[in-house]
Amino acid sequence: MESTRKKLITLLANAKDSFVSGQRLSEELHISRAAIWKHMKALEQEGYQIEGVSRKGYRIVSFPDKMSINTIQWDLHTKWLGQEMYYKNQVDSTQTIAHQLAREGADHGTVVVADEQLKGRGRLHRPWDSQKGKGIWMSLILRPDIEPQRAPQLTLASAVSITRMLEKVCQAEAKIKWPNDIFLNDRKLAGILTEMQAEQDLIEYVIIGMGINVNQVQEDIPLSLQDIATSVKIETGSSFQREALIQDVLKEIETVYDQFMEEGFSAVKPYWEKAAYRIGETVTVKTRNLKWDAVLVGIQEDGALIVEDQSGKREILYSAEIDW
Ligand code: BT5
Repeated sequence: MESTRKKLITLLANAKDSFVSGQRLSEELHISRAAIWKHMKALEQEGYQIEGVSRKGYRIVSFPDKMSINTIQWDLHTKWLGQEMYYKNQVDSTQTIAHQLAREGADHGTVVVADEQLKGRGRLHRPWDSQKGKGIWMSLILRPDIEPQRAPQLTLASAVSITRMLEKVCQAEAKIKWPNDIFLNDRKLAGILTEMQAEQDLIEYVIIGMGINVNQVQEDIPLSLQDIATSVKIETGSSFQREALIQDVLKEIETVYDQFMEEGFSAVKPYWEKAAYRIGETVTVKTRNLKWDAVLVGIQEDGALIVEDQSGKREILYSAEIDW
């Protein structure tokens, strides 16, 4: 976005509900009052609702509902994640687009965001409800130089990043259910789908897909998910500008990822443990052929789940479903 426009939005956004005087805007942006007025009109065209009051100045009443690369990138403070970004109004799945881009050579850190997905998917091709305008439907292309068997650690690292963002931006204390679910007040708020293309011992690319329910109200949640799914809006009572969450979660992921690559999973593990859900509780564990009750003990140094059955026997799981 044009940099003056970007600075203007930042000044107004930082002031929150307070007015910023035309004089101050003019001084800080080194443009005339008439030019500022023109920018305000252009912002209104983009869907910003601006209030201008004489002798007080301007303030943003509401941000545009419609996301765009501009609205996502204007306050994105990452070094490499999301610097290359694709935004689509409607797609089958951002995962599919990300795979295609990755195969065509897209850079490490490329991000695909969609306003709506028609065939959003979870693990094992389970459907992921991705209504238009309500949540964050996003896939990240990563090219980590690690052994393929360590890729699941990236799911845990991404989960940590999502909970950090939720705490910071939404003041919501979310929990991580191993391996890929984010829960808020006992309902599923977000899910992560990690897919990988690897050859022998080499990762070609990893796609981290994340779906985060943001502004759905209870009636927006499909009937079949009414008892299990929730959104930030349902839990906190507040609507959030999705861009703000995307900007922050990308920043968190970049920070956690860089730390993970430098120091290994041990740098992420304590954060994961802090946000872990139902540790110490008895749950139902399901693997491909088996189902049994066990206590969730925690995770190992490599991110694998440790469970203990009623006889005290411990097992290490690399893939499983946890239920209760
Ligand atoms: C997941 O799978 O939780 C991973 C979801 C990843 C979605 C993102 S959106 C961007 C990217 N593009 C895609 O196509 N996918 C990724 P899993 O653990 O298998 O959970 C799937 C289950 O969650 C479903 O069977 C439902 O029970 C439930 N579910 C479906 N939609 C939901 C929603 N919007 N909110 C909460 N739960 C939902």
